[in-house]
Amino acid sequence: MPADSDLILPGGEDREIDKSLFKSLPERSKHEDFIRRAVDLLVERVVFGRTSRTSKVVEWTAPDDIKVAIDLKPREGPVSHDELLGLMADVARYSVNTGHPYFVNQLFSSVDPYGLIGQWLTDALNPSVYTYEVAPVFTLMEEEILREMRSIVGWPEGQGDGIFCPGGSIANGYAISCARFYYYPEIKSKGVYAVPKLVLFTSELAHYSTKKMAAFMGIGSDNCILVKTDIYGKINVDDLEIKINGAIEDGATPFLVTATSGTTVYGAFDPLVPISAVCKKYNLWLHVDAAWGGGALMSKKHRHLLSGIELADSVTWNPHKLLAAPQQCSTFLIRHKNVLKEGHSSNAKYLFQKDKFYDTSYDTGDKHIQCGRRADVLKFWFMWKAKGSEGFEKHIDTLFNNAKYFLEHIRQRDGFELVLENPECTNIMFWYVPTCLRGRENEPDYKERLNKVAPKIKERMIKEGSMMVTYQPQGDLANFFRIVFQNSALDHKDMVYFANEFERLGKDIVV
Ligand code: ABU
Repeated sequence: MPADSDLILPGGEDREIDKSLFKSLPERSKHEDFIRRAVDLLVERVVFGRTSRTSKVVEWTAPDDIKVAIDLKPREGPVSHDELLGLMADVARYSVNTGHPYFVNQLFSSVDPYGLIGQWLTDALNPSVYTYEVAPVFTLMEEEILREMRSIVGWPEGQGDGIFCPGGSIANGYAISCARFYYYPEIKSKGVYAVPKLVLFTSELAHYSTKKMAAFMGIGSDNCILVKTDIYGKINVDDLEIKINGAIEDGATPFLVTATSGTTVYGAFDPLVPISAVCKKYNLWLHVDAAWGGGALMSKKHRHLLSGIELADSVTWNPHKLLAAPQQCSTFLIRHKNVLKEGHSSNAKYLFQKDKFYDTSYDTGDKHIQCGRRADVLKFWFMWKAKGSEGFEKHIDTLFNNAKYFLEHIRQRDGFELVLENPECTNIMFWYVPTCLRGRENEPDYKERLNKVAPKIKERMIKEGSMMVTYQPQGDLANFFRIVFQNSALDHKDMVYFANEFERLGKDIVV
């Protein structure tokens, strides 16, 4: 089979390279043919060619072979349009098909057709959302979508404020920054020297970003105190209160609790109502990291999982996760109207001039820590228009239905052992036990041997490209698989396919 770059692409022939092509302006006479062929390649080879169930999820290639297969080095001179099209094809060929229905490895997947077009429109318009004059539509669109999301969270009339962030980790960092500023506004000008020794709390199964952001923001990772979880992966509220009191006795000042709605591995939902009561008692900010589970708010059937989220001071919610918006689309929502702006603005006069001819309250960029910023809202807005809230609800209900079907299916099958009997979200955790280990659970080296199974199955699945499912150890547990359902195009037949694949790839493994 020829390399993709060797294929003659339809519609064009190579010609001598025009040295004026360095100019950053599309000219019909020079670029139309190239752009149309490139879009055709994207549509045919990438969008449709790579999302069919009969194609591979990944064409595994070792790093040294990719270095040979794709000419990665920038050169002194330009290459031709035909060569550029070949490079595009190569990049696609050796990339993972995250839009493939059998890419169930991460908390994102799919190529949503409307999200994709929204993304392409964003890139064609190339805005930077800091001022109304540069991004009028996106400024208004952001405020509208964020207000709607706050209203879905349950804050009356969508009160408060919000931003689109570069990822959920940064959104969780905004929570720390806003909470700290809310209690200690002097932090902004005087820094950490002006405030007491602050501590924050999150569960031992929460996303690592809270600890990481505590370090990044000068609070210190040791001052992000991890609270025990129960057998379902939910925060232990008694332990939270014990740890808060312990910190106070040690002379520290608690200011924030980050609860999680949909933990990264288990998909567990922390009990928000009792956590909120503890926060009220000790005057602490309650942030809910609903990056993963937030999408369930769109479903009447499943939004109870986040019951009490309306009691939060702030929320992280990533539409690029459960709602399948393209990467990346993360939001930080806050109930307090002015904290984002007052806590982060710096009033740069070259950009946020107050004497402009229009209402400069629409220049919303100064509440962000970023300056230049992509319009991540457009793809999500476009999806929302295309599907309606009812479409998102059906999407969520389909994911939960598939997850339940898969759970019940593997519960009945030999070789599958569940890590959690009743997971709450659409991630299902299990061990696949090969024949050689069955019935040996009581042998002393069982765990050590079981630990080797998932990496071996993963190696086989990646090399064959038949699906992608991640694995991890957790606490004392040997490596187990976490399959994630986030693509509503999957159906029950696909659930059986996954189970069959684990059996095919894993049954005869010897460890
Ligand atoms: N927020 C990162 C999630 C990583 C994962 O897919 O497990």
